[in-house]
Amino acid sequence: MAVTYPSIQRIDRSDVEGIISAIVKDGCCIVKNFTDAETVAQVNAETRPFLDADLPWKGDLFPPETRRCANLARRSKTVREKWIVDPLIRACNAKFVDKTTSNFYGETKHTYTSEAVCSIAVTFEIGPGGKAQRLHRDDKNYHVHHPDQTQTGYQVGTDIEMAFLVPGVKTTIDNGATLAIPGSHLWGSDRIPKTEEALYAEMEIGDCWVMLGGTYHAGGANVTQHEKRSVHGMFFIRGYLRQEENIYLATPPEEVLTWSELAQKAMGYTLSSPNIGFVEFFPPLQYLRGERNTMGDFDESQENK
Ligand SMILES: O=C(O)CCC(=O)C(=O)O
Ligand SMILES: [Fe+2]
Repeated sequence: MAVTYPSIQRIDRSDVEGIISAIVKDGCCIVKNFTDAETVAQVNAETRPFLDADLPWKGDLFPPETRRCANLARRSKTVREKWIVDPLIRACNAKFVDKTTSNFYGETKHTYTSEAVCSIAVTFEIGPGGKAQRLHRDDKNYHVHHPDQTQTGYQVGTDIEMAFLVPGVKTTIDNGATLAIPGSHLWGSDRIPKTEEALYAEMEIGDCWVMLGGTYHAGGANVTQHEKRSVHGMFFIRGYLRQEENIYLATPPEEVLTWSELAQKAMGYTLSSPNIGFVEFFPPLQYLRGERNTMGDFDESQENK
């Protein structure tokens, strides 16, 4: 019997069916010709001032050598108007993240589809000397339980999140290319990811890394002297993973700061462990108080002790 080794598939953006099959099989792939060099250069220019102004991270989520451009949809018109709404991203989300259910409203059957929304858009830049992140599933933030599907094959609907990472530079093993374990989206929640199982998703300008929320991956180590490795990330989740009433747009911050701590917490002005609900990487109340001098982990239980 032939032995097959895991690899990362590279598929042209015109082959939507091929991309979807690769994601079903491996939980990830690299899309070729997702975008062009001119558009990437534009996004790099739009994000540069924010990356340069960002603070070193203290804690375990990112190495201190990283910088972020948070709120990327606001800060890059190109990301917002070209990539977040890209028909290929929509097609992937429609397949893996959108949720359709039927139920009775009285005696009439209704079918509703909740469309994926962008949960976070952010540029990650790893500077020289930055260590690799630990392998993780991004959907840990949403407390997703993964059944072991290694024998049955992947059942669409297991994941509630998908990520799209567009490199701002050519990414290499040395400058911190994203690490990933193809096939790990099939693993049960109790299986330990091993570094030896991870491959490097090295990308050219114009490529896009696509993965499910349950695929183990990590930002790589940057062992170069001078190269900065940026990727522009767009992460989508089920559209209903939010509160029913959106009071945040209708309640002035000064008013919220007068509320009791218990009320602030009950109304969602604190974080959901480990990492949900921050504002430009600050806890919401710290952000509302205008405290922007330090950045660090939100939940100390995630630190590598
Ligand atoms: O920087 C990367 O390549 C990936 C970053 C990442 O996985 C994360 O921060 O969750
Ligand atoms: Fe991640």
